[in-house]
Amino acid sequence: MTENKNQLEAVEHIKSDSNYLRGTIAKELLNDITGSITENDTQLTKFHGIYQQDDRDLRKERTQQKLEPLYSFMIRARVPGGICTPQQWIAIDDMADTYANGSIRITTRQAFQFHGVIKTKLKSTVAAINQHLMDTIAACGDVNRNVMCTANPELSTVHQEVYEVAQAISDHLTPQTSAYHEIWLDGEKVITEPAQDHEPIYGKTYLPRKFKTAVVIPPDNDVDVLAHDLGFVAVIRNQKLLGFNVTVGGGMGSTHGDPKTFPLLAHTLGFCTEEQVLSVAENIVKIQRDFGDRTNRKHARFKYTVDDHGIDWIRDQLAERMGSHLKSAYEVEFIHNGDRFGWRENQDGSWNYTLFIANGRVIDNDHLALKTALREIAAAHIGDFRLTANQNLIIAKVPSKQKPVINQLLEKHQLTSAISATRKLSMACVAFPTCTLAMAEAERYLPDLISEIEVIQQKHGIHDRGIMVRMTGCPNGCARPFIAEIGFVGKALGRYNMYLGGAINGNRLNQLYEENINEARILENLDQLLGHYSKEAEKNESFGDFVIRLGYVKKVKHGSEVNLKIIS
Ligand code: SRM
Ligand code: SF4
Repeated sequence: MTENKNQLEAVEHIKSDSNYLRGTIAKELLNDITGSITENDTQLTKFHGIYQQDDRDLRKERTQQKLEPLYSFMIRARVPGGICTPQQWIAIDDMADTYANGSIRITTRQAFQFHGVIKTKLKSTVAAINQHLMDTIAACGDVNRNVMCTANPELSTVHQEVYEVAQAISDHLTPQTSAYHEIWLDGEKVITEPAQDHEPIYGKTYLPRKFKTAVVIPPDNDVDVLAHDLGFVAVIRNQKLLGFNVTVGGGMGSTHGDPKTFPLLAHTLGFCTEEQVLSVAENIVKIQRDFGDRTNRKHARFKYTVDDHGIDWIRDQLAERMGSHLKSAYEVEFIHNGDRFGWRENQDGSWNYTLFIANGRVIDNDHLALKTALREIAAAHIGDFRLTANQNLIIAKVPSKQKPVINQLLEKHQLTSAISATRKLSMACVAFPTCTLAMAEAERYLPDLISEIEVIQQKHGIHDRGIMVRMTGCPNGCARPFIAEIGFVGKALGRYNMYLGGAINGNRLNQLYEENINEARILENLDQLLGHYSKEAEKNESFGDFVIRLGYVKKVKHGSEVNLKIIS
């Protein structure tokens, strides 16, 4: 990627020449000589929710056999706020078998992903998703992505109200191009009116980079709102929604060895009423559209626009566009960024069961028929499902009468078995074999590492303490590892950077503790650290707070410090 001042990134030209995201995608889909599409179109299909990938386990072998890589595509379906119906779940389950590799993946942004979709099935997969009133447009690309919302519906009335705000933001910021319907749905109108080909919010070059929005209901911070470009924090008093604190400028991605890239937590901008939300969202997006760095994709996220110009400048920019400054933010408190597992009652008397799903992967294997179980539950369930930002699933709004039926299905499929507190808080990104950017394993390795950590916790008598461990296969941060109490970030196959010191409510970045270490060294470190924690922790002191108090890492004040400390 170029860093030449004033020279636009190549992707900027691809966007502006694409005729509102058409490029040559339609033509490429008909080209049966290769399982891939052109380089330019791979950039454009992202805006349609589609990534070209190849099976990295087979790359070497295929090269030796002089074959092209085994291309397939990942398709991401947007699910604003993570809410879907049982009928949609069954449809997703069917699609995973019919079009993809048989697995469903719940992402860290409350969306569904299919892996292994071959080129000839792309169109029918996207059409099937739309038939079931979901879509894939803007699931990826330089636009606002799937809008997240706190998944836990315990405060039923307020949650519904806040969820509708998330849905409205999602609709408002969805690209207007008719290319999506034209390419994938043959111009058919399925969800929305056929749109005109202009982009009133984005313009024809869209945003300089991806853009992410979350809506959160304190005291839960399950969506990690401060890791987002834009956040709306519900301010609730006496069970009434007063409006939202607005946060801007968070993000996780960085590049190993490049100190100009770093994760950042968002700043609080002010408070807006429910009526102002769409205007705030639109104008923040427009500020990033106009001032984001289009000459360097590594510096193009909104977090750098905010960091470079300062929060007061953003406040003034927003005021100029909205006609007045936002009011001061209210006090809010976040308690935890995990999920609340098991059965819990809602205010309206219905029930939710939050189910741990290892790294969001829904599949049947030798130990657990998870996919089959969830299909059976979906067939019996008359509430809804909520995908959580921690890759778990809530079987939500179960009427009291129906609870025994769902419980019996959970028990039949051994989904109520005990799971350690640390495992329940763990999260890993996809990484190998599908992710083109992976440097190390994540999803396929973390469950085994957690088993080792469980043994260490047992040895030190702290098996009941949940410690948040997150792992990613590279520093892009897809499982938000830089706010975990213990973060592992892939450096090379079998080697990770180890970070310590995140807070359990998502309010603090962690810091590099040791670089480029293998499993033996990871376990040695953990044995020592957890041993010390078991002896010296104060009552109810979290592991993240402990390692900072004892000086293992520093309390990070700015994201540029996350990678500073390295012990040799
Ligand atoms: Fe991500 C790129 C997977 C959430 C930061 N992410 C990718 C790609 C598409 C790789 C690529 O560009 O070729 C990965 C596809 C892997 C695969 O095979 O499926 C990928 N990201 C994921 C998911 C599926 C991880 C998961 O295990 O759930 C998450 C999908 C979310 C969704 O439904 O939209 C996912 N990605 C995130 C998050 C977490 C979040 O948003 O809360 C982050 C960190 C927050 C942020 O954006 O700052 C994240 N992904 C990235 C980045 C780094 C962006 C940056 O600012 O530098 C990349 C690489 C890029 O954009 O160049 C990336
Ligand atoms: Fe791929 Fe890196 Fe994201 Fe993991 S963190 S899914 S390895 S881009």
